[in-house]
Amino acid sequence: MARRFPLVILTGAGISAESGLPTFRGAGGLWEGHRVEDVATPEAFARDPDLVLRFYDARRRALARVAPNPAHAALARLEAAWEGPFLLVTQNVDDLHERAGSKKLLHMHGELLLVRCVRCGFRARLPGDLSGRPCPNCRARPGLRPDVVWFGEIPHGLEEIRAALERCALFAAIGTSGEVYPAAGFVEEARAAGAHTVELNLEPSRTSRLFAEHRFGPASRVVPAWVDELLARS
Ligand code: BV8
Repeated sequence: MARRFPLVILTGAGISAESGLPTFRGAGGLWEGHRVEDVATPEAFARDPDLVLRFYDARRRALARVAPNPAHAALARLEAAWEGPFLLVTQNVDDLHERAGSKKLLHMHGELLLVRCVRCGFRARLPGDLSGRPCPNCRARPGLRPDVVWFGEIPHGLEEIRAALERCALFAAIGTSGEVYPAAGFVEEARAAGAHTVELNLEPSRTSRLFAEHRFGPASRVVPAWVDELLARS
């Protein structure tokens, strides 16, 4: 069964922390004094689009200044060497997994660099600030929003993820606090499928007790070591 058993990996903001992107819980879940749960919602965008777009413009700009870290690179290396089914599900909206070379990747909460118009449905990968910018297609303003999944919106790819969890033999959660659903429930689906479950994190997450194995430490150190072991064993 070397390198052939089905693998599902879930990543969260913690894998990008050492690249310089702040996590949600790290800043006490605050941005300019606003709780993320209060900014990353359709209601907030309807109420105060400029505030929400300022939040996302700052994060879109930050992406240009950061790079993947050894944890992202290790997961790309694991995917390239893996002969069995492999799925990397990320809650992150940054593009660091892609830039590290990951291909079998599913952004369940969307992507920061993708935008769409709430009026005409126009979608594109558009760089630059969104604040005050009319939709290139229908000129609506406000119209453009980041094409990410806000609280209360339905995550992408749930069918594909559930199918992969049902047949996986190993489920790893990396750098996620286990606070946000449905992602935080994936470990239970993997256990129900009889998979071995491992959590790689700086510290125990809210769902730590559900994992069979834990590896604590910074992702840039712990993830490459875990990948080396996986590949050496098979
Ligand atoms: C949905 C995109 C319905 C936008 C995000 C009450 C109970 C249960 C659930 C709910 C509830 N009330 C509401 C809900 C549902 C809600 C939810 O879960 N709310 C929470 C707050 C309770 N969920 C939703 O609304 C979801 N949609 O439920 O729809 C539905 C569902 C299915 C079918 C039909 C209908 C949509 C949620 C998506 C929201 N969008 N992001 C954006 O990015 O701006 S969520 C956002 O926050 C991230 O994407 C991520 O998912 C989440 C943050 O979580 P983490 O990634 O884990 O990051 P965090 O900062 O929390 O933790 C970092 C971790 O890294 C820590 O553990 C830390 O120790 C570790 N770490 C730090 N440094 C390092 C490290 N680890 C290793 N190395 C390091 N160096």
